[in-house]
Amino acid sequence: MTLGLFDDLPATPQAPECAVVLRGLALPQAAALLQAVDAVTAQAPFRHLITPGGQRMSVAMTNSGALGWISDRGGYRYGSTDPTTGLPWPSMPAVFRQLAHDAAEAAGYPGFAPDACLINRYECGTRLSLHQDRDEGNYDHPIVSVSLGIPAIFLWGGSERADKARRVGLWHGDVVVWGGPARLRFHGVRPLAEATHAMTGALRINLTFRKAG
Ligand code: MD3
Ligand code: FE
Repeated sequence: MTLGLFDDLPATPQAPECAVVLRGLALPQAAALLQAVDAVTAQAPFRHLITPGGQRMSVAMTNSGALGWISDRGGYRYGSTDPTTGLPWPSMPAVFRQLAHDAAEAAGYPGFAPDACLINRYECGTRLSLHQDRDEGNYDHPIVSVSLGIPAIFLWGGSERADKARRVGLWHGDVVVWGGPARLRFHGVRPLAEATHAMTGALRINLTFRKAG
């Protein structure tokens, strides 16, 4: 089923339709996606990046595709090699690429060809503080996110950090396409509640597909 993210909320003039939730779209591929995550992390292990301010991120991350997102004391950026191994990031698995393309098309963005897939791993208690995604070359392309494993409460803010954030549940198999004016809104993830999922145990895995270069 396809529905606007806010179809169940009162219409607000400042919230244009720009984020599309595709509930359960990834369910048929979930096992294949998680196998592909294992193949990627065998080459490029999950790691806790350091923010430019020196904080260790509680989300563990890795990448696949021509470009990968990293953070260190020098800042946030995309690069073509994994700083942990010095090797190129693993190529983007076909099952990733196809799902991202098809989800974007379903949301009205035909021809989406991501060059980066950031893989986030959350344990219970892990959070992602409010931020904008501003390191990609061109904000005209959407971002596609895929949620796997235990559920999360996503925080959907506004164009200013101080804007009040709405809470949106994201479950195993949900895919969201963020484009247009949604692309630069602040967002984050609440600390994950304790839970287990048959396919991931006590973990949540999130894939975000981007055109970074
Ligand atoms: C809205 N990840 O990796 S996915 C991130 O669940 C990130 O791991 C979260 O925020 C996660 O940067 C949220 C949904 C998402 C991703 C990127 C966005 C929503 C977005 C970029 C712009 C607007
Ligand atoms: Fe983000």
